[in-house]
Amino acid sequence: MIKMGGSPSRPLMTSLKHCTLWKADRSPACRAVLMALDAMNMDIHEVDINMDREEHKSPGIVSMNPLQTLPILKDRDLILSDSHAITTYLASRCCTETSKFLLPPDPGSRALVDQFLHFNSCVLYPQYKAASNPILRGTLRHVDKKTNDEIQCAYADMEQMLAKRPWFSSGNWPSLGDISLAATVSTLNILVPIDVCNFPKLSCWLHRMAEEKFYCTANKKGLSEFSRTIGELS
Ligand SMILES: N[C@@H](CCC(=O)N[C@@H](CS)C(=O)NCC(=O)O)C(=O)O
Repeated sequence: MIKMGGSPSRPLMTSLKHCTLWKADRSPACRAVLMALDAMNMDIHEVDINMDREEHKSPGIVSMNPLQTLPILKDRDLILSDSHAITTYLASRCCTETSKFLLPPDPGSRALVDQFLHFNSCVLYPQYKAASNPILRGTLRHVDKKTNDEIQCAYADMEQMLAKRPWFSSGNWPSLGDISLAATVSTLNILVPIDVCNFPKLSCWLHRMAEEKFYCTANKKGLSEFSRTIGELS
């Protein structure tokens, strides 16, 4: 395990003065950004949005992001509304030894991290939404069979991806790909528990991620909040 984050009290080294992040801790996409920030010891102004009260649909948020999703990052005139774009932007801005581990500068390693980020964005995140939205909106009390089967297939895909590497990166350390995937997989694990016998490598990877300081400081609280909400609704 490499230690890239700060202590659980979030010691802060780099401050991005003009950046603001609008987020909800319950959201895996927001937690991916929070983990990336802690892994890089970066401090930015954070604004909590209550999604239950539909604050993400307020005119101020919609003017920044017509898609009405969180997270949103504003850096002067630049507005980004996708967690993958936000984390790679922050790593490029940060440009420290740690950020180069998270997002390697050499083209091949970088492309591999991008590939894992795209897998999270295009495959896993839609499945997370298909599984969670009906429960959060009160139309279902459990994950439907089709979505459950698709998530099992995604777990099998990730098990294969981990056959030749310990992390979702080109090296022996976690990357931004691991961070995004850990935010989503840890949340999916509440909805569709990962069977350790079927997916030993994926389970082991998630346990290793859970030992990283940035996971403890930036993922655990929101994950517990999500778990509590799902428990109350299902
Ligand atoms: N691809 C986007 C997805 C963002 C997203 O869908 N966020 C969810 C929260 S997890 C959201 O804001 N949903 C709004 C809603 O459910 O109304 C990202 O990675 O940032």
